[in-house]
Amino acid sequence: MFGKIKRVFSKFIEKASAFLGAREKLDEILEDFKFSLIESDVAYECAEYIISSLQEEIERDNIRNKEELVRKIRELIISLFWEAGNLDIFEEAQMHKPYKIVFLGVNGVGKTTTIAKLALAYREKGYKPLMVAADTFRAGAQEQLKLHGQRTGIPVFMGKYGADPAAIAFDAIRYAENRGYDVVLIDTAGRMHTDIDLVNELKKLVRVSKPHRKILVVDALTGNDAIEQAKFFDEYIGVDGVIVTKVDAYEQGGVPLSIVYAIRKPIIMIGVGQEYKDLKPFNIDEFVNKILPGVY
Ligand SMILES: Nc1nc2c(ncn2[C@@H]2O[C@H](COP(=O)(O)OP(=O)(O)OP(=O)(O)O)[C@@H](O)[C@H]2O)c(=O)[nH]1
Ligand SMILES: [Mg+2]
Repeated sequence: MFGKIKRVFSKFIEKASAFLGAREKLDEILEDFKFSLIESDVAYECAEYIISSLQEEIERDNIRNKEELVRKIRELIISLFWEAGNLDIFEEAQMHKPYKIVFLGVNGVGKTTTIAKLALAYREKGYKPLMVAADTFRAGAQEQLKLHGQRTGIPVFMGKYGADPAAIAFDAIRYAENRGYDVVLIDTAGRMHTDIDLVNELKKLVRVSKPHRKILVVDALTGNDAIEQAKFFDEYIGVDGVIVTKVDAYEQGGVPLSIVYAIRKPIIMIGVGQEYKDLKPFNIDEFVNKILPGVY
């Protein structure tokens, strides 16, 4: 997990700290570092930001040795995540009944699986969750959620194929209110994110169901595309937080950082496998410790 970006940072730190006094050579090292970051899925603008911030600190003579270099990089990354704020969807659920979340994302990223994982996490914390199959577009989508319902014992509100997803979400919320559900997790259709019908459908669903939060699910393995999806959904629908899936198989490492830089919204959780237990809160310190060498 995140092996590649870790190697990129380590290599840069080793090289750069040997040449802190030699500006010309250092600029060359920084330029190489920028491209290595880009190869690790760090979006171009985000890589530029990291490089220019470091250049500025070096110019101001704030980085004089390896220790200071590591500390600056660490501060830089942590502050990016902090600026995006944080979102605790478990804590928030205590304040609304039912607490409604709509899940967004293109096809195959792991929305349905993530909803099932989350529903279980809610139940473990004592909430009564309802999963809603508002994906009436793709054949098999309803059955897929139903199967998760059967495996987990968590109820699923189903719609008919071809039915209006907004109407299903609306009915599901009524149903949840009448039966005392605490949390309503609404699964939506995943299509190409640029599909204009999908955008209109999602806008309507959001207008009608008035979710407390709109959570975007992205697949880390899609790299730069995940960042484009984040920008797109944030611009057209609005995103409150992001769940990054398939991190268990993800070596590059740049996606979480780039998403936060691009849309300034928090990564709230990461998917780390196909089992129901494989969903973890995203922890900034843990992430930074994974991708950077320790402070000496
Ligand atoms: N390794 C790994 N696989 C995952 C993770 N999350 C989801 N998957 C797998 O990704 C595949 C697609 O997951 P789905 O939940 O069906 O994705 P979706 O976004 O609902 O897809 P559509 O309904 O087609 O839009 C499944 O095989 C999941 O088991 C994860 O964190 N790690
Ligand atoms: Mg699905």
